[in-house]
Amino acid sequence: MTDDTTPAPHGFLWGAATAAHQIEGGNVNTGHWELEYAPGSAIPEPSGDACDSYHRYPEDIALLADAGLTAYRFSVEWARIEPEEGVVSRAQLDHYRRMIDACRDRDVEPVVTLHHFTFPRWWEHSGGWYSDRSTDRFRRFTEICTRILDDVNWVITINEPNMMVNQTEARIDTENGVNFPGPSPHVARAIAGAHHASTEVLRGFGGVKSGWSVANQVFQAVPGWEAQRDEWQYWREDFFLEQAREDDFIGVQSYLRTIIGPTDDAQGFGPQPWPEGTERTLTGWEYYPEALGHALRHTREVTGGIPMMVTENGMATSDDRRRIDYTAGALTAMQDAMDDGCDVRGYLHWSLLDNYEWGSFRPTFGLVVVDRETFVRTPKPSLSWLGDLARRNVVPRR
Ligand code: IFM
Repeated sequence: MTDDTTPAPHGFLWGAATAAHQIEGGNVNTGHWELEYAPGSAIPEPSGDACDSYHRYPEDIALLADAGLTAYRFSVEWARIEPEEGVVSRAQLDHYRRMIDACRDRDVEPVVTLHHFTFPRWWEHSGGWYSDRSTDRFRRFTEICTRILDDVNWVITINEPNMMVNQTEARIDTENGVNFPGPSPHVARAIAGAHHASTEVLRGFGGVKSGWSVANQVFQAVPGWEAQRDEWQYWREDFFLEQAREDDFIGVQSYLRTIIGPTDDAQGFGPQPWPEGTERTLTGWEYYPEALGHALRHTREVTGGIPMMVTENGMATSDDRRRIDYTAGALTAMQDAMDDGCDVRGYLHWSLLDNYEWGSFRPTFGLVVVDRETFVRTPKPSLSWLGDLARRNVVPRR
């Protein structure tokens, strides 16, 4: 452990993040599950029991708290809470309330995501984001969730709306990086409408701080291609950052950069391949921890400077030493951005557990190994490393 550190602001949140479908297991009522198990499915591996965190969440929260972390970001599952349209499961709401209580019992700040990629089957079969009822449906779901959110301070309405727009048209390719088909402005506006309806509900409800979390792609331009970069990035990122200007905070999620320049296709510009020899992670992404600093600065610029929380950042690797290097680099970049005036309230690592990476368990992002047969959890050195920073409330310095 280096002593070359800088104190973080008082009350800075240090934590880790997960999402329901990626860890709970048995999430059978989602459209994603339906796709995973459809005959001839294009999804290579189904989620199955995932990490069985639906039952083992007390152990997961205890692991995080024992390591010294002070915040846990998790999502509630719409398909469980509203299994059929208009039908509310009190039992499932109670389940998520128990998760909040388990956090509070361990002095862990719960950061609750209302929607993280998965939908109930009924939603998928009745128009999804193309239904003219999508905003009302999400508003109603938010109202249902408020029944268990009374002492929750941080709520993320929708995770990575910008990636969801892409996924509405195509799937994430977990082996080779993220696909970038043309995003649909119609879907983007529908999701933004749902977000605004949701924050309106949450604003009228106690002291909760609400916002959404955007996947920041750190779009950089080949010199001379800045205008094309800006065009490329608008519907893939900036539109979504603009929507946050009136929010209490924004979640910044950063992993890598994307360089925009000339291509041979009809559009004539787009993401450039990474040069031969570039270090790649298990998701095929470039190893580029500096991305977090760029992401924070860009988010501040577009939102006008609302408070930010790093709600995801991490690296898929089987080499935990490299995960620590990556995270130290990202935290250093975060500190540089904070020194330049970025208002960052916390750092939540992706992810607490090795989990289901949307089609495969192979890309391991976790601070904790989960045995796929027995569900036994084994903390990695990176968990105690991050927990030590949290206990001392310090950020590594260059
Ligand atoms: O696993 C995902 C998560 O669901 C959303 N953000 C990116 C992560 C890594 O791909």
